[in-house]
Amino acid sequence: MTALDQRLQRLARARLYAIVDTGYVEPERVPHVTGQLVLGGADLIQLRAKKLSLIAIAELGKKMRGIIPSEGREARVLFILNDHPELVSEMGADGIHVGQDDLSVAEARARAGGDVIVGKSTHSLDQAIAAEKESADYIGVGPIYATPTKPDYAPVGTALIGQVSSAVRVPQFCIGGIDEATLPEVLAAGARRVVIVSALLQSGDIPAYCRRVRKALEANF
Ligand code: TZP
Ligand code: MG
Repeated sequence: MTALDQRLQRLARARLYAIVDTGYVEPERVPHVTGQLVLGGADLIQLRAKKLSLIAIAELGKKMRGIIPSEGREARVLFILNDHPELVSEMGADGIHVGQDDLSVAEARARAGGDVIVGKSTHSLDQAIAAEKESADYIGVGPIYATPTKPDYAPVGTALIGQVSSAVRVPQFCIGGIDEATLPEVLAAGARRVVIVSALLQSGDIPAYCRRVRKALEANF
């Protein structure tokens, strides 16, 4: 099995996707928070650092990679970088995430070294279908609810969840304003996988929060 096949196999089983966003977590706290997310059972962990230099992102990414096991039976969590495919191999990340205004999936994959996961943000049914055609390995769908983490985007609402899951086969992660309060509605709308950013990062007990969300997701699968 190739490295990419192994990554895709882990992706297929993934339910909970956490993002370490440096808008919420100071760089010095990133290693601790990453360890807490691994402990809680997040399946994917993304580094999203919109305001850091490339050098700082690469440094932080290498620290995260040291905490997220990458080999052997411990290699359960996929480590994804937002936005900078050229840093992926240096950091040893498992994948890259791009938005609608970023590089194409093929270009991001090529720049990241080829055998990596490529995820793409989508905000409508048409974009979700197009991302699958473009060979994205997974898609984000949202923001489901309005969220301060991505303030300039209009919420797409829960109705899109069912429409996208009927139309695409690629794993679909619902994102935006998801927390323990909104999760039941998101699950009732058909979500099987979610991304949680601020609610997780701001919770007093990250591992416990992860475990409760995982339990709800698994009960729904
Ligand atoms: N893309 C769509 S919504 C979003 C991104 C990166 C932010 C989600 O953050 P939160 O804090 O979980 O609402
Ligand atoms: Mg981007």
